[in-house]
Amino acid sequence: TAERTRWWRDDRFGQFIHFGAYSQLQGKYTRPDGSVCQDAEWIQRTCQIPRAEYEQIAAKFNPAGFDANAIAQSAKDAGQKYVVITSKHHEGYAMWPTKVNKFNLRDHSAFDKKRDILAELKRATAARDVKLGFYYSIWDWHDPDFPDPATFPKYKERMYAQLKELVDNYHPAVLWFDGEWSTDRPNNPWTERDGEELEAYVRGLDPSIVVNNRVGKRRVVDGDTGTPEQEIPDKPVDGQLWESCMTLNGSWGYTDWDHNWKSSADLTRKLLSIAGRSGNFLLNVGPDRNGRVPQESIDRLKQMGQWLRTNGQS
Ligand code: FUL
Repeated sequence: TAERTRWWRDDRFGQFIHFGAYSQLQGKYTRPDGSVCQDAEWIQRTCQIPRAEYEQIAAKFNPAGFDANAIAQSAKDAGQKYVVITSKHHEGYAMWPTKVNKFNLRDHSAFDKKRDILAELKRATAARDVKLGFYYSIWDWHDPDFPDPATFPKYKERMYAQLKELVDNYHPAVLWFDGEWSTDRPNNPWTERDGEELEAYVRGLDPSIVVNNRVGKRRVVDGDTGTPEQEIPDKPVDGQLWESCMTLNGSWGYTDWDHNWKSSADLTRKLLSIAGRSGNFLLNVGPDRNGRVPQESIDRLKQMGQWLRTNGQS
């Protein structure tokens, strides 16, 4: 762990990106009766959007404005040394041209068939000496084999195959797992054993990848890093590296209604307080349905970077 996490412990500050088919709704779903239901990356669940309708929404997804260079540059300017983007969130939609299924940005979208946003982001970050990692949700709302104990092994095979694609094709520096806490598997939860197996599998693919503790049961021995969410822990767990992930407003995915932006002064204080206690800060942006990062986010990242440079921290 010490060797593997050396860069990660030095870097301290990263950019999280929540981007998926849910971004197409921009936080709002109009029900057949005309009433409006709101949420971000959880909108399918919260608003109980029928599967077929959600698939139709995903089929219209066309993030033509996704600009990997602009995103990588915004990270660079903010003093962020790594970027972690959602390769697949709970909705099950893959943001790269996976061969494992068709529910992905290449085969199930209105997006340019020649483009691959993960490849674009890989090139753009590498060119700026910024590292790239992937969020990957174990929980999958789309794969029918996920909730059923009898078929779960089939799902697991597909998940393993997708992870191999991600590692072989994009060589991520981080795999940021999530959804191990799935409520779709109340009697057959993701076990310690499942986590240990998955972690060993990733180590076998590439032992240099930094893995978070949501690969398993969030024990100190699971993965390399702890994952406090939307909080700065009072007392970090002894002997565990940690990374606070946080939103710039109140939402991970893009919404057009959440204007509850944190100030750049507040965000800079949070970064300093985290770094001062040897933690990392993974600060999130959510591109809109076009693939564009909101100006409010860009401004805040820029101001943080300016402060860090002025005060000799970057
Ligand atoms: C949680 C997820 O349910 C949220 O949607 C978000 O991705 C956050 C970082 O992790 O477990």
